[in-house]
Amino acid sequence: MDPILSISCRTRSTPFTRRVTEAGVKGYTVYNHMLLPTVFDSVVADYVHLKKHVQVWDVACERQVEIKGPDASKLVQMLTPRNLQNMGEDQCYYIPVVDENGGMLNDPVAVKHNDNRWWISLADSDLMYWIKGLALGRKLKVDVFEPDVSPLAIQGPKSNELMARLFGDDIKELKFFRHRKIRFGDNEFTVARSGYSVQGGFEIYVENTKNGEQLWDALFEAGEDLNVRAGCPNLIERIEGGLLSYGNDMTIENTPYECGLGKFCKGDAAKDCIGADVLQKELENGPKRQIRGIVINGDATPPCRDPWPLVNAEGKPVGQVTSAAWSPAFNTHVAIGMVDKSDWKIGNQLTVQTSDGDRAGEVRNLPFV
Ligand code: THG
Repeated sequence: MDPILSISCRTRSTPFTRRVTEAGVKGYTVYNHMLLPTVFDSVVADYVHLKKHVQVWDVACERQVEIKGPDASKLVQMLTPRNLQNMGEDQCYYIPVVDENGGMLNDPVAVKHNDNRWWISLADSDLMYWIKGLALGRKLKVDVFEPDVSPLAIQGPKSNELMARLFGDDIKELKFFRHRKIRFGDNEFTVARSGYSVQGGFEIYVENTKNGEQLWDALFEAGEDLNVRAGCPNLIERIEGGLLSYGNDMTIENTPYECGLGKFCKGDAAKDCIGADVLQKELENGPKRQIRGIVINGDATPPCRDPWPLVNAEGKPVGQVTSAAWSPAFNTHVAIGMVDKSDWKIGNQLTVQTSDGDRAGEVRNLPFV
């Protein structure tokens, strides 16, 4: 039997945890020291439902770091090589965050409220300490703190319909990675068209823990005939969609160029970014390895709990697979890995040394879909 995850105060619960439990959650992981559901029915059944209907996801673990004060925009630009100059007050940007060596510290979504107020919607690393350190070290006029804000994602093809029922038809007009306010009872929440799936949907940034269950219940009441279910980021769907997972597919050892996030690095424009010089050099020389899709043929594989080495035809180690799942859409295993330049060409054949023995693999583009 697989070991269980022991839950305590340190593995923080969310405003939605009671409802998630009632919905029959079967598995959790820990993300930003907080519970993140990983499976409700089975990973395959959850995937099939997500692609057809609509799901409500407890992604409160995407914790917000609020940056507030006259130097807020200056500080956020120090975090990332993405050029934030022309970003509007209704926009979200997916931003690589790097250290002084150009190493990835996080890949959050930045939510701009105005020049003096931002939320950084974190992937799984303790980025708030880096941001607080920069603010103190550079004597910036900002407060940096974790507000009581918990994202709830509405994902799947029927997400437009469900959201319109609760918040009016206007919500259908909201564009990708734009945000606006919605009214819910006496509260106003920020909502964005975004989320960790390629099915489309929304993320409601629920302010104040006490509002969580009421919003959850309203969504399930309004969506009963849409077959709304509790769901969670789905391993199969996010690999097919090429959505990277910080701590799995990339770490502080990797630059944004290695992660295929070069399109978010704007050399000159973002020269205020910590690590800009190193990234400029990497742009000139090119990365020495890069993220790729990998198809793995043959027998079922176990979950990828430790990186699986990739070996080329000469028996040389040339990278590793860090996420893998059976794909019903492609009738094979799909995976994400980092591959050395010598072997990263699309179509290249490699051996994947899984924890259950060797399998034949092939290098592919990301996303798979
Ligand atoms: N939503 C919010 N916060 C988050 C995530 C989220 N924090 C953690 C984690 N997810 C961050 N990772 C990603 C990865 C990919 C995307 C969003 C967050 C994403 N990428 C699109 C793409 O690659 O096609 C669009 C990128 C863009 O155009 O800016 O959506 O899911 N709140």
